[in-house]
Amino acid sequence: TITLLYKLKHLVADEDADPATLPTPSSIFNDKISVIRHDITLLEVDSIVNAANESLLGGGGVDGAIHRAAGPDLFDECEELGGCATGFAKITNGYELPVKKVIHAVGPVYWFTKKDGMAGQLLSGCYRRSLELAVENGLQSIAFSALSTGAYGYPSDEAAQCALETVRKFMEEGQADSLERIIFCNFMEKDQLAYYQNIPKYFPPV
Ligand code: AR6
Repeated sequence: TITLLYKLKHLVADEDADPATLPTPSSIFNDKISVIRHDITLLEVDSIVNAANESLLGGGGVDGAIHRAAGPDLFDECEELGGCATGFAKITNGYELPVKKVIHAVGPVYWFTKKDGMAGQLLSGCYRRSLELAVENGLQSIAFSALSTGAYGYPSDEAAQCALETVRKFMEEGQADSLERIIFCNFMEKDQLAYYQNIPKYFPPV
């Protein structure tokens, strides 16, 4: 069962607070959720989630960083996967990364999918499918990069809300019970602030 307990030690849980005035602890947590600002390639966790593209053959941003850190064997395994549709994810080994598995999720390009109202559904699909893959593979921890918020142009605030809502639902359905820790790993300050502002809505403080 989930405890939607939100033990905020340092953070003001005020949705209307000016983010510039918020203190910036390196992580906020309940018994399962962490929000951190870090280079995801350095995390020693069971799995990390890459912001990939449909080819799964690498690119810039976090995808490039993950491929560089994992080494060429990751590319070879990705080549065999035959790509991945937007809104879905596929899993590989971690190779030289300090993780067991890399989950490659393909987020939506915001400006292509926004008009027809598909952006949220596709981004949510990435988070859900990644969580499912972690559970199916017996992984106990998963760290998400801020999917689609870089080159793919998804606004940080909307993306954080979509991610938090999807993870909360997954937990409420009892599907996340085998996961010990779910980490939102941000790189840019704008994404970290978006999480700080939105997490109280989805994991309310008590
Ligand atoms: N650790 C954690 N997060 C990072 C790191 C890192 N080392 N580097 C960047 N980020 P992006 P997208 C954050 O552009 O928007 C690629 O070329 C970054 O600040 O990497 O989903 C792919 O091949 C941002 O918040 O991915 C695709 O073609 C987040 O990672 C395309 O970009 C995602 O930004 C995907 O675009």
